[in-house]
Amino acid sequence: MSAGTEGGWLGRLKAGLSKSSQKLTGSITELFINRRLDARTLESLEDILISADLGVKTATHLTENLAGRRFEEDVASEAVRAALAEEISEILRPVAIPLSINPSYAPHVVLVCGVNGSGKTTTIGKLAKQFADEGRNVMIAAADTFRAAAVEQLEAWGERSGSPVIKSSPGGDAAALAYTAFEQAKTAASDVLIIDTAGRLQNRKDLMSELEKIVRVLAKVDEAAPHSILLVMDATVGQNAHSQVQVFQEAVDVTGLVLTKLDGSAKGGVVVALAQKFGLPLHAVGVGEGIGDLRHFEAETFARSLMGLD
Ligand SMILES: Nc1nc2c(ncn2[C@@H]2O[C@H](COP(=O)(O)OP(=O)(O)OP(=O)(O)O)[C@@H](O)[C@H]2O)c(=O)[nH]1
Ligand SMILES: [Mg+2]
Repeated sequence: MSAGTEGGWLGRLKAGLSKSSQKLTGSITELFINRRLDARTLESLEDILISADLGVKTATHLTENLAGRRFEEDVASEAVRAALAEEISEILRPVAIPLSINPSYAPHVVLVCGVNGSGKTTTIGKLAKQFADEGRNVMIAAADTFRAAAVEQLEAWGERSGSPVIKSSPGGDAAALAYTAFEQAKTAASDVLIIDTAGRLQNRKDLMSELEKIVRVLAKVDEAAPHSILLVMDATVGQNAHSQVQVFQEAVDVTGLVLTKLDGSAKGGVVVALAQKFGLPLHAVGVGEGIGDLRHFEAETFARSLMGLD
């Protein structure tokens, strides 16, 4: 996945994460003024990590590992942050897996779900462009049949990547539209079919069962479909992300995550907590509203940015 200059996207990620990292760096620096890495300091460090959305389990894991390391007598904040960045990279590396398209599926069906406003439609636009740039035939299905504006928004993205958008009349059945689009994508010999769905909050049982129905209907055409189920989450929601993963996973077999709005989240630490708790592949991160602002997730870059290191 590429677009924009390296400095552009990295700059945006760093600037976005600066809200998270400034708080962390400030607190850690303050903690280590004339202090050693003793039990009391470690406990305070654990609290700092928890308040930065890394979660209790991850914070404990990180401080325990830190306790096992050797440091100079008076530990400088930077040395501790560098050590933490290494530990965090260890947690993130296994989940930094790009979304790979299997050409034998013809089409590889990617179902995209998430709560309202998490960035689903925008992410689909960005993904369609990336796949099209790789020379793949992409079709998009507008299975968000709730809002008329949703279809227009998707059509605008479709135009930018040259991908046809399959739609139904407003208020139509989402699962029926997904089925039709799958048949059409097969006939058109598309490589990828990306299905947009309406935003649904975790507590809406009716909407969750609609999502389950979409999956069932697709499986009627090809029992392996949908081949990927992406949960798109807004990184600014912090701890709420945990229940989003849980509830969507209960409803459908989520195969991977996309975290959006990392260009402006003060809660970037939640990425680490999610990685440790669920171990789901983190396929990509959104760092802006533009078509090129979706990137592979890079564990080490992210960990060092979070800890305010270059
Ligand atoms: N800054 C920033 N904004 C983003 C990013 N991704 C999406 N957005 C913005 O978030 C808002 C919502 O994005 P949509 O793609 O419409 O979200 P959605 O999940 O499709 O929303 P619903 O269909 O209403 O549930 C838009 O203003 C997007 O431009 C990102 O990575 N960074
Ligand atoms: Mg949408």
